[in-house]
Amino acid sequence: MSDVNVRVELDGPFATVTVDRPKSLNALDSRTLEELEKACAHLSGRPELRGVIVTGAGEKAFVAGADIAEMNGMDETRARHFGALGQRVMDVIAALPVPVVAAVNGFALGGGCELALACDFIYASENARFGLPEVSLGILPGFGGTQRLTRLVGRARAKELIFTGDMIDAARAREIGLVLDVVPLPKLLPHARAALERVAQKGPLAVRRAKEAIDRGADLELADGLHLEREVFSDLFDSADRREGMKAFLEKRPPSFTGR
Ligand code: CO8
Repeated sequence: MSDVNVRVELDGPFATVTVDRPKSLNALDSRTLEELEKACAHLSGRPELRGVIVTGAGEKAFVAGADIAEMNGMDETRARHFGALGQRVMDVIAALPVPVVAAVNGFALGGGCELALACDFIYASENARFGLPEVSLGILPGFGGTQRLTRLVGRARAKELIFTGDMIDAARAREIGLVLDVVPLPKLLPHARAALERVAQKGPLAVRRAKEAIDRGADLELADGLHLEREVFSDLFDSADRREGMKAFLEKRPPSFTGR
């Protein structure tokens, strides 16, 4: 049995982060959250990184939630720390400077659904199931779910999922805009990888700054978001990647980007 709960595999410019705690359906206990945080710190220090896939080990679960056995023993103070840790980890994932794809290979419940929501986009296998069942336990989503789900699918759908605690299948998750694509399980990681490969052919700095403009802009008034876009756009004009991208187009050859 492995003594780590989070595995990071590097393959050229891509990394796959796998939550691997099968005895608890990959549930997030404090230790797993801390390992995820360390994995992200390690990855964000790699300038050559172009994309990350987050997935769960095995064929049954992506992540079945925060660890209920650990939470059961918590008083309010410990719960507050645990919630802060979970939110911090989701924030660190969301802030990775490259595209992060959740490859949801089974149950993505509670904190598991919130982990997927911290990623830039979500692909799911046909057997995936999503839900925020926290109200069944007398709590509410505490790793960002009330905020990120609402921003993604709208207030009413988020309320429906969070108030009922209903579990939905992958097809329904796609219908409501939570999931982008649903594929058979064996095709899930290749599908996620193919998307990252398409992105990796583009200007890395442009992709990074587009992520920043979208994510920061989503929380601003339109006029402020447009101002942010103008700033980022002008910054990029001064980059080696912008010069190379336009020169390559005019010379009718593929660009050779350096990320600067
Ligand atoms: N935590 C701990 N252990 C879990 C969890 C979990 N979230 N999910 C599953 N397990 C364990 C089970 O206890 C079981 O262990 P054992 O074999 O020792 O009995 C093992 O995994 C296998 O699970 P099941 O036997 O239950 O498998 P089934 O196929 O029968 O059911 C389900 C699969 C439907 C996924 C079921 O396991 C289930 O409902 N799990 C719980 C799902 C859930 O409620 N998730 C939300 C948790 S709350 C949360 O995420 C809050 C986040 C924010 C916290 C903020 C705190 C401040």
